Amino acid sequence: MQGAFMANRKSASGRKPRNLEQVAGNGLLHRRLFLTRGAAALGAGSLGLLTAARAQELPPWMRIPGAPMTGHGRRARYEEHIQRLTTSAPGTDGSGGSRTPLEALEGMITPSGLHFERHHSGVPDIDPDAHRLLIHGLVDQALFFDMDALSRYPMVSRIQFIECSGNSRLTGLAPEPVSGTCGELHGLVSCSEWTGVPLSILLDEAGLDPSAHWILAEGADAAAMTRSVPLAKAMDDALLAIYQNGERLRPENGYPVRLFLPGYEGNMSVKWLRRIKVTAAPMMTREETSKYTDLLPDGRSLMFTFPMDVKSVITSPSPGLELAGPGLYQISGMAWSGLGRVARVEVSADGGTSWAEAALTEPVLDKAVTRFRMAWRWNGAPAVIMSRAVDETGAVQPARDAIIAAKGVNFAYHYNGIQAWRVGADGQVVNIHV
Ligand SMILES: Nc1nc2c(c(=O)[nH]1)N[C@H]1C(S)=C(S)[C@@H](COP(=O)(O)O)O[C@H]1N2
Ligand SMILES: [Mo]
Repeated sequence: MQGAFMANRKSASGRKPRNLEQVAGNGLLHRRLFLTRGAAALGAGSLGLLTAARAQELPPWMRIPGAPMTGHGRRARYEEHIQRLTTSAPGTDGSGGSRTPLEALEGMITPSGLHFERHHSGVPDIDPDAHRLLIHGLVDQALFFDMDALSRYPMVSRIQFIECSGNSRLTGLAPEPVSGTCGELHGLVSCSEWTGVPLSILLDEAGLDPSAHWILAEGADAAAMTRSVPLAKAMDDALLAIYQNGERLRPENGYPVRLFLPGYEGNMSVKWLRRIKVTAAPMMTREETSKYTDLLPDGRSLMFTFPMDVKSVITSPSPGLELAGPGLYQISGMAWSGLGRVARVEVSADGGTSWAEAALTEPVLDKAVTRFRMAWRWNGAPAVIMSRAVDETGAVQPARDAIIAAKGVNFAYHYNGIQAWRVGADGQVVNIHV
C-alpha cells in the first residue's frame, strides 16, 4: 500500500508531498487535498485495493445480449425506490406537498421526476393547445398568447433553485428535533435548468403605464393561486418558464408555463400561469396576507418577505445513511442563497467548536444550488456535523438559537438555521438541535 501511495504522489505532481493537514477538530481535512487527491493520498489507504478475495467472476450480464432501445428512458430498476415523500392535507388528495429525497442525490441539478411539489389544489390536467395567457391591466395594449405564439419569443436558460418558504420549519421550529431523513426535513428545495421567455419582453411589448408598480400573477389550477410581484422584479429576471432540464415542464411543476422568480419564495412562482395583471399596488391576496406572512413576538407580522436567505445542509452523511466504521468519509452537502452566489461554506465536525472551509464544486452560479464537499477522517467517536453557508452579500447562515431569539417560534416561513446531525459511535446519524 505504501508503494502505491508514493507512486501516486510522484505522478501527480513530481514535487514533495504536502503534509497531511488537519484543519479543524475531530478530523476535518484541508479542502485542497480533497480536491485533487484520493483516499490513499489522505493516508486512509486505497478503498479500491485489488486482492484475491475481491476478484470477481465474469458477471451474468456479460454473457448475454442486453435489452433493446426504448422510446423514453427510465431509471435503473435498482434505483426505483428513490421516491419523493408525499403528504396531503387531511381530507384532500392534491393539497400538500412532496419532498425531494436530498440524501439520495448528488451534484447541483434535481432530476425533474424528483423535483419537490407544492400544490394548493392538486395538479391540473392542462391541454397545452387550449391554454392561454392574458397580460392586461395598466398597459397600453392587452396581450393574449397561446403556447405556440409564446414559444416564438426569444428564450433564455438559467440554472436556479426554487424553495418553498415553509421549508425546514418542521424541525427548525419544533421544541424537540424531529426525526426524519434530510429530504423529509429539508426537501422543499430543488434546482433545475429553467428555459423560457423573459417577462420583461412581453411587458415592454404591452407597454407599461407610468402608474404601474406591481403585477398580479394567477394560476389555472382549481386554487387559482394568485400573488402580487413588484414590477421591478418582473422587469429584472422573471421568466415565463416553458422547459425544465431540457424538456417541457412536468405537470407537477407548472406545465405548460409557469412564472419563475429567481431567489424568491417558491409560492410566488405561480404555476400553470394563465393571467398577469399590471397594477398600481399589491392586491393583498390570501397568499400574501393570511399565508406567507411571519408573526413576530411583538404581535406584528412581516409581509412581502420575498428573497430566500442563505442556507445549507449536509446531505451525506445524514439520517438513514449510516457510517460503516471509522475511516475517511466525504461530507457532501448543498448550499444556496436567494440573494446571489454562495461565497463560502464552512463545516464543523465537533458541534461548532471549530470550522473548516469546504471545497465548492464548480460551477457556482447565481441563485443556484452549490455542492460543497469536505474530507473527514472519522475516529469512531460520537460527533456532531454541521454546515454554515455565507453568500456573496456577506449574509451568514444563522444558528437556530439566534433565529428564535429574533423571531420567536410563531412564524412559519423563511427558517434558514444551521442543521446539525449527530453521528453515534455505531455510525447511526440523527437530527439534533444544538
Ligand atoms: N398555480 C399554483 N402555483 C403555485 C402553487 C399552487 O398551488 N398553484 N404552489 C406554490 C408554492 S407554495 C410553491 S413552494 C411552488 C412550488 O413549485 P414546485 O411545485 O414546482 O416545486 O409553487 C408555487 N406556485
Ligand atoms: Mo410554498
